[in-house]
Amino acid sequence: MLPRLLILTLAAALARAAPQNAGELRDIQDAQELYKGAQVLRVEAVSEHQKEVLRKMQEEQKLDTWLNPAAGRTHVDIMVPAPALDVVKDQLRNVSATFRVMISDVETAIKDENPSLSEEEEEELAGRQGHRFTLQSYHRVADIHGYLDYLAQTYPDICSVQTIGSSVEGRPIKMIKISSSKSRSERATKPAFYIDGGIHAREWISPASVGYIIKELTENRDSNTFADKVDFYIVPVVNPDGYEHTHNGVRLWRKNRKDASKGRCAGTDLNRNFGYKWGGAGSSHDPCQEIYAGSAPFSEPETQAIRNFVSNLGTSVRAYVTFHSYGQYILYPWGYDKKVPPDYADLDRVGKKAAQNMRQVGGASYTVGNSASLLYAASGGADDWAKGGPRVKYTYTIELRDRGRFGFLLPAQYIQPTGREAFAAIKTISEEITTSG
Ligand code: 0X9
Ligand code: ZN
Repeated sequence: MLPRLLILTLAAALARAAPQNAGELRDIQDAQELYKGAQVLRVEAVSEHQKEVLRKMQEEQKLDTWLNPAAGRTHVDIMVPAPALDVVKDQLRNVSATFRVMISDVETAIKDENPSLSEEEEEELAGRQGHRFTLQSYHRVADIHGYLDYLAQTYPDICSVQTIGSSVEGRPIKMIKISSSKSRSERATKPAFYIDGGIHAREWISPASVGYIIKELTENRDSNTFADKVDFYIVPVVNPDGYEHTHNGVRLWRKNRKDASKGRCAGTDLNRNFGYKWGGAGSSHDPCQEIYAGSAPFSEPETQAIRNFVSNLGTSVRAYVTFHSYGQYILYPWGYDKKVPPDYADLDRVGKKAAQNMRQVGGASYTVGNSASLLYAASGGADDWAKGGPRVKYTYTIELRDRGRFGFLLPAQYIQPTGREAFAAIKTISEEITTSG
């Protein structure tokens, strides 16, 4: 018989090493343990039985789902912690589900993703540029916000920066307005375009690509004259707390940081917290889930900030694009159910035009369609609110690169090609809202 002490020690070790849902992580140490040796598997779940087994396994083993089951594809991507790998693979084989290892060690993929410059190189670069933002690596919130402030100082004729609210932990949510309008009357005749990124903390390519867009509209404005006909309002990091958390060791954090001090199960999924059809399909009332909708519609200061700001812009807002990753999709409402708005043919046509132009400049293919039909139903999204609340016509969620080779851990060398694609989408939609009434 095993001595009692040994049993107790073993039990404690097992409890500590138990695979954890990313939504249940307590601290950075948990995250580091979770990522060490973890793999991302792409599972082909075709039959209903296979899907059911997979669903159960995801629940029992508390696997982090990177890419959900969706109508338009037969595979799902799951991150499996090292201690659960054997069990999960055995169970998959038992039901003859084929799977492929997409990322063989999450910890290594995290290390390889974002090469940092040496401190001297950074200092030198910052001195030369007047800010620390680049398209060569993923930056902290301070660098991104610092870039906005630099642009407002350098191009005061077309740029201004405003803090539209504060996050749960008190970080500013900054918006840059880029507009060549000189007067109120000029502004009144121009369409407004709202763009944001970083609702989901771990989708780093989103704020980076929004940074690319901002650069094109300011530093490279001479090549982008279409921009003179539109007033842009851009929030690169909607969820600064979550984003910083992903830079501080919990790389795969998705939600905001609501109730982080309580320990377990912090965070609300901001893309389930908007107040249109809030709390319906594809969202959860359990704070431990990654799709926790929050305690009420707009319970979070981050979503409140966007609601207040966009509502105040009024009817001039003709386009609303929110950038996410990954999968390469251009999605239009509705997301809460497999229904389309009355003008969906316009959204589809412009979406397809955008996809064509994105492919031309970047090479990647984007699939266009109704959000709930192409992916899955998910209520409380920013896009549905923009369409259903302030009634913005051209409302899209764009899921940027890639299609799963790196998933959320897309190496920094892809920032430029992905940013180019994101900008092509913005240009296409801008041209539409300046030519159609
Ligand atoms: O599930 C989401 O919030 C988005 N996908 S992600 O992988 N970036 O998390 C898709 C949102 C689509 N829009 C709505 N369902 N309203
Ligand atoms: Zn997202």
